[in-house]
Amino acid sequence: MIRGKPLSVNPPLQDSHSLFFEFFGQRCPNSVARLEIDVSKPDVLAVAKLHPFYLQALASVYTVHDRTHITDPSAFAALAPRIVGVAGTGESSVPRSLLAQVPNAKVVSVFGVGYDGVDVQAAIEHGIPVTHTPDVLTDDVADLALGLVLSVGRTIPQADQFVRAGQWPAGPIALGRKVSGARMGIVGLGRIGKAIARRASGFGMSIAYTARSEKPDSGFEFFATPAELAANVDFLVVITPGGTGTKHLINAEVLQALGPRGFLINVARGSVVDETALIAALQNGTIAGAGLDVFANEPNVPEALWAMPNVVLTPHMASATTETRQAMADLAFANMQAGTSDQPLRTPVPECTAMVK
Ligand code: NAP
Ligand code: 8YV
Repeated sequence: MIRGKPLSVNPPLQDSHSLFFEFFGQRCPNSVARLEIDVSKPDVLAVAKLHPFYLQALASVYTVHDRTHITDPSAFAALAPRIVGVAGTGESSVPRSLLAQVPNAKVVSVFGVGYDGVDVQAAIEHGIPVTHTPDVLTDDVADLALGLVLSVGRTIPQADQFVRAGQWPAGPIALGRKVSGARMGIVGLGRIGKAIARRASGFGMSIAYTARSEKPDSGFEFFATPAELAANVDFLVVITPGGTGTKHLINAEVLQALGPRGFLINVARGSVVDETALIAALQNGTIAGAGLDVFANEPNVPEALWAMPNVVLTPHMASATTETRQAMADLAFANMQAGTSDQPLRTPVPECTAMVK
């Protein structure tokens, strides 16, 4: 961690990044004055509000232009040729039009494993490899998936509210749903899907899955479609990438197949679930309930979901622990440094491995 060193962030970090100063104990009366552009540092563009761990690391080496392409397009047009790297999050949008504006960028470093907002084909065409942060967050995301399974099945958040609202003396609370021994279906048996399966096995759950390809070595039952899988499980956990290939993979037909005793858990991307169909299915009892960490239009969550007693909502926080966010920042920063200094990238996305020396 760099302490007491001028940090280069443009525009200077004030309101939206106050957490940054508070977190690192660097709040001081003249903090803004200390955050000036350092012409000796290479320039990178942050396309989203970055986590302080990542921003801190970047600002120790680079001048970070914080969303200048959005806040001041004409200033960005002037500085764009100097941009050597683009930093984003798993939710960030890096379209073809932006990549075309940064001819000297050498890397797009995503703080997250998902990169569905990055136009990877355009990046390849512009010779800009894309990196992400796989593996380091797998445990946390799997933990939260199981947390949501337990939360919806055993109504833990609702029970907490029940006690806090003084309802216990007039109880008892309604019965929950047994999780141990239940049937889990996983949509996407990749790094995180497998970690979810390992945890669910510990609860004596049977595991079935769907993915683009069957995994005979997994020992789990394979179903070719999400609807077939849904018809055979109690908890359907979605953990695929987002993007066009998975848009509305979970639709009204899948929810119908999951049925009135089935629960949907989504820790993937909001785009994977047809949110309108989900709300209807929850309202009319087509499914029993849902645990949702991701939404179609974050950070906006449809108000229809707020009041539903059979739904548990979390704010896209599956990887949000101090330990994991530090590991993600370290890896994203290492990728940025490697990319901008022509060193081998640590974790390019699969589509870009062929570009890497
Ligand atoms: P991964 O190892 O690449 O696994 C992705 C899995 O999804 C693979 O099994 C893949 O199938 C499957 N898949 C892809 N397209 C599919 C389709 N059309 N139909 C069915 N299955 C499909 O990725 P990961 O590391 O596990 O991460 C998965 C995703 O989790 C990320 O991309 C991100 O969107 C999400 N995520 C969310 C959070 C959060 O905070 N909520 C945090 C981290 C990650 P094949 O194996 O057959 O190719
Ligand atoms: C993060 C994610 O919330 O890794 C991903 O794909 O969605 C999450 O880990 C995100 O990247 C940080 O903004």
